[in-house]
Amino acid sequence: MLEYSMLYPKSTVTRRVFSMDGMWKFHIDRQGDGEKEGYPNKIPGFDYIPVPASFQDFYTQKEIREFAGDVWYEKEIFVPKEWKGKNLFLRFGAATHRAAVYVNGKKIMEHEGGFLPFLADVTEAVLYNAVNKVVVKVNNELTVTNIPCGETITLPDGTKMNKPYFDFFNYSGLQRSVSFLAVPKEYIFDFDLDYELAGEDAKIHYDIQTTGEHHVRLLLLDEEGKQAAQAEGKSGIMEVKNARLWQVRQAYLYRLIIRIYDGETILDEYVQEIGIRTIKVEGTSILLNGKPIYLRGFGKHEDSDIVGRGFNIGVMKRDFELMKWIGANSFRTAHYPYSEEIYQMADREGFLVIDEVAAVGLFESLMNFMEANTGKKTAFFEKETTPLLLKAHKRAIEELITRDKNHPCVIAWSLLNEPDTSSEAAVPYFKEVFELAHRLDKQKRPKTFALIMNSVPGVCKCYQFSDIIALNRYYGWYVKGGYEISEAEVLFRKEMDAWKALDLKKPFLFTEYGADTLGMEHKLPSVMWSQEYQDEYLKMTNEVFDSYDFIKGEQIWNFADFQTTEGILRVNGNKKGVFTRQRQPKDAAYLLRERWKKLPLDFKG
Ligand code: GCB
Repeated sequence: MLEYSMLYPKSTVTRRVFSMDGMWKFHIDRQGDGEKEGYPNKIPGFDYIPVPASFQDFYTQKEIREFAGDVWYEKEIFVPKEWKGKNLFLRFGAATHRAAVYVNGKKIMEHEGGFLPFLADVTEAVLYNAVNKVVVKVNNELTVTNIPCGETITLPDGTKMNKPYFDFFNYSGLQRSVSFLAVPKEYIFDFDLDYELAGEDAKIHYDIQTTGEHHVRLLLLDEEGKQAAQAEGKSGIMEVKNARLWQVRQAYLYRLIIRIYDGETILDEYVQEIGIRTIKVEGTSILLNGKPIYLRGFGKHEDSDIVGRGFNIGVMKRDFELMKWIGANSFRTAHYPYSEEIYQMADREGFLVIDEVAAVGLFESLMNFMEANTGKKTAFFEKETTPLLLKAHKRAIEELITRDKNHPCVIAWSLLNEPDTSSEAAVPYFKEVFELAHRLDKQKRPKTFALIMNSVPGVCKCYQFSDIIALNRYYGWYVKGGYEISEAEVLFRKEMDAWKALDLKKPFLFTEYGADTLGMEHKLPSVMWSQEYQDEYLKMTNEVFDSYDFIKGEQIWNFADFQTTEGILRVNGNKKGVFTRQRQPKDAAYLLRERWKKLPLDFKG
């Protein structure tokens, strides 16, 4: 169990949330000696930047954009005296990739992992009815002992530089909201829900964890605010008559109110919208509420102009509107857990989410998506440091599942993206990771990982761990692109025939396929990178998808163009977007729309 509660911050009759978003004082620690220089008490200078945001794209200097090391943030907060006697927490939606938190000069905690929330307990450190100083040191260096994996090199002139083993820009900083919470001494710490459907009715199996022994009561309200069910005690079953189910693109959300009582006094209250639905895999089918579904949608990124990977509420809204327009019903949170607000929106809009932990770059190569194909061996899981990586990975899985388990939109966990599965050493690693996820999830959702191009029958030692076989495939792009596309199709079918021959009795899903395309480029006849070629590529790929019954979904790479490290394969970023980075359609968007609007939800049963 985690040492702090992951519940999303909400004001209720007993809780108070104060947003700390806005301008923070900011300083880049070029010497890396901030502690020695007294930064925990006061950071130098008067530069201010917005939170939430990545710090990289505001500035005009390349040395800031590429900076690897420590950056410092500072903000003051007034703590009212009425909050005495409460637990006071600072909550960071994320700090990429590691952080140390100081209050009034005193170190409160450290956290590693750049895409999940953490809480600093500042109850003892604050001064009441006074201004308090919050200082945060954020470090963005990449290592092979934390996820996502990469390395930090030193250039001949002494400058440090991040070398990601993954294909997205190493945006960092305080990229999500920061809040200050006042929570009662005895409080609701966590809860787990699971659903069972029985004819018209539903049973909600629940477990509530609190920090004390007082009595717990639950109340379930429907969308009109009418009582739909109630229950008493910390665990049990709530019966919902004539339950309205959470369905794909037709979400129904109940409001669950959890309260701790001392007699008739409410000690704590937490409120969350929940959706009643079941999810499971049976044979080659993915079943939502017992009925087969076919996924259509995207691998995405949190990525936009200016704020980088910072949570951008406007971009989120636009993305959902575009996904609805194009007829998508799902996405994968490639390659890290997204901001919590995105899952809340997916809950409300009825989108299916494959929730991915930031285990990307577990393949030692700066361009692994290219080199996987060359037969290069990396033996990633045989490093001396692998146990440390495993520890960080498991911690991130625990944080992810604890954070996201009660979202109806989350239908599967993706535990790794494109790891090196070619050596036996990967097997015990996978075993631990998959067993942990299984144990932590009361709903026992399907678990998967995205297989890199060389993870094929005969080579991949780990696909058996997956409930859904998720393939990242680029036949017609990295493999035999352009005029060789007919050969790409032959090779693609050959691989799919090999999977078919294994008769795994599991659903397959394409978690990636795509072709880089410049939003302004037209060419008749087509060449690679033109809009015409992206369409040709998609037509070929779609035909292959439709030839195999066990393929139960397609999530194209990528929803939108996104920023990467610079290099000869990337033109100011990855251009595989169906939409541009500014969220306007490429030609392929119309082709996909045409297809997806017609595909029934239960396509291929
Ligand atoms: C992949 C990776 C993804 C890359 C993509 C590409 O296999 O999972 O992170 O961006 O290929 O475009 O090469």
